[in-house]
Amino acid sequence: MNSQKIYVTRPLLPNFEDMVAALRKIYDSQWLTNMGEWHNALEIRLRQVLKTQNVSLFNNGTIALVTAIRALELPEGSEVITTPFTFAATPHSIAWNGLKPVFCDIEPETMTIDPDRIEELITPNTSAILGVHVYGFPCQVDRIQEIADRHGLKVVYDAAHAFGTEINGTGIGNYGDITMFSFHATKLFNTIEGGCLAYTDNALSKKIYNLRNFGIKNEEVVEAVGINGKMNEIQAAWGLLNIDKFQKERDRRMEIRARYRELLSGVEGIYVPIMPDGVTDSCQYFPIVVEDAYGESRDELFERFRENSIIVRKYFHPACTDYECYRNDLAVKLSNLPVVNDIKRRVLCLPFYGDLKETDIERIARIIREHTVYGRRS
Ligand code: T4K
Repeated sequence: MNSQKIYVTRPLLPNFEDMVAALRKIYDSQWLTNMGEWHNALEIRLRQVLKTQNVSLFNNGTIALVTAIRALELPEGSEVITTPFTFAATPHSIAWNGLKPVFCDIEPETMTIDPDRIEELITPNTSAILGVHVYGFPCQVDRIQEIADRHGLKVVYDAAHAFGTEINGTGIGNYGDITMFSFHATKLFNTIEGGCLAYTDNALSKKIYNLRNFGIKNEEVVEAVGINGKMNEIQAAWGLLNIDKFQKERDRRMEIRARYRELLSGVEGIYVPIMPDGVTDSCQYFPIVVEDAYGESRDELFERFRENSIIVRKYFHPACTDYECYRNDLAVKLSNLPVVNDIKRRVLCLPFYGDLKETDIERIARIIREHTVYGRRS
């Protein structure tokens, strides 16, 4: 790997010696997985950090989301309204449950599912709404819940990007029936691969525990078609060591975000989305929107970054409705998604992680500004 490259993100790593010491203990115990000591300690810690009543750890966010949907026992073949402006894992988790993702447009400001567009998609076959707190921007949780209550629908949230996000001090995992967090290496808090489900209904706890472990109730009884979603002890130890570091990482990202904003302020045609008031966010990504007034397309800017070994990312282009596995669906062909189809051509996630140097931040901002100062407009 070229060490000169600057990536969109870099993982938070535990202190090396601490990890070696943890490994020593795991070696000595010879207990490697299946809800071990480190696993259980991490679940308890996450309940505090995420400020939620129940947390179930998983081996990755996708299996967690698949299991969340399964646990809600939605009618076979029913429809789940979701956003196409997300990672593949979101609609795939619906489809893997034998359900049908129905794609809804997003709000231009937060890029989350647009509550004004949900009701027109509800049919007698709709069973749930799956919102994504994309980039850590919270969905309009109260409005979504109100719609769901009125139509008798379940609500699931994909909070893969929203670790530590709070709305006026309430952990984001307290909204909807179940919320999934991802702990992939690229996330603010990581266990290399991993994830969890957070939920307030205690009755779900046993069900999720069993579904995560092949549906096994006890040595004699397998009560459901479960899956293997267990996190192992080495990853749980990694997580326990990382969990004390994420706040510092987030603080540093806040400084970087402020610096980017300062350097990009006044650049015509570059819009930087802003978190709504009252939200403590995850600082997961730093997206910018390249408007026509910039005079260069998002893809041209992307290429200039690549020429400079800066590996920015077009999260989320293509939209899920462009995927081969969804685009031929009649409902997708007929869908009306003007905001998604505009934003997906304009959005760019800039490098954003605590170790990013001031000189790199300045270079990245200079590449954006260069075009307007010396390029087409000069
Ligand atoms: N829902 C949403 C909304 C999601 O965004 C995701 C995952 C999920 C659900 C599913 O959660 P998990 O099942 O993954 O827990 C990455 C991640 O693999 C994926 O977790 C994430 N979303 C997605 C948005 O980004 P790629 O294909 O962009 O990853 P990759 O390998 O290109 O990595 C991005 C950059 O990160 C690299 O350029 C460098 C850096 N990196 C990456 C890795 C893996 C490192 O520095 N070290 C590393 O080990 O998908």
